[in-house]
Amino acid sequence: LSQQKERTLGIIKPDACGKVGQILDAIFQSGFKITKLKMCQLTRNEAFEFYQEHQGKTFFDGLISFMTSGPIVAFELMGVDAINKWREVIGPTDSCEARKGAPVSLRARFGKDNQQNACHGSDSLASAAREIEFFFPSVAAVRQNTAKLCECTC
Ligand code: DGI
Repeated sequence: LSQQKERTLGIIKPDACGKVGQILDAIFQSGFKITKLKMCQLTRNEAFEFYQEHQGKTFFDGLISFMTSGPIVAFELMGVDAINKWREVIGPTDSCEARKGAPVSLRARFGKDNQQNACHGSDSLASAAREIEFFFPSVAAVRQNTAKLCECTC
């Protein structure tokens, strides 16, 4: 039985951008294929949109400030069971907790606490699809946006 390959979206967060080499190395060692990758810095509006499901939570403002505080590296990973597997590689949300459990996880190695936690990983097929489209819009979406821009300015 051949297992289905999945795509997921990963991010190296601003606190871990000095560790890009070590993190990419860990990604390859874990058997993922990197199929897309870019470095960028999120605007507040972009971070709001990306983390829309957390709006209203106590940590939301802190999360937005942190995620816009410096460059990030976003990438699409491909592999069998990639969504769950990548979340296992990064470890629990809170880096302090991560250090108690499996100290080899990326959050245990490179994160600080439950906000500055080094990496992001999509948590479901639906969020992976949304998050990949967010960072790497399909050609159709780019054309649509360009068309909208033209409507506004012509
Ligand atoms: O999927 P995760 O990134 O592991 O966790 P999540 O989707 O529940 O939360 C998104 C991010 O929000 C998480 O990586 C760090 C931040 N966060 C989550 N829970 C807390 C938090 N930040 C603070 N300060 N306190 C929290 O309880």
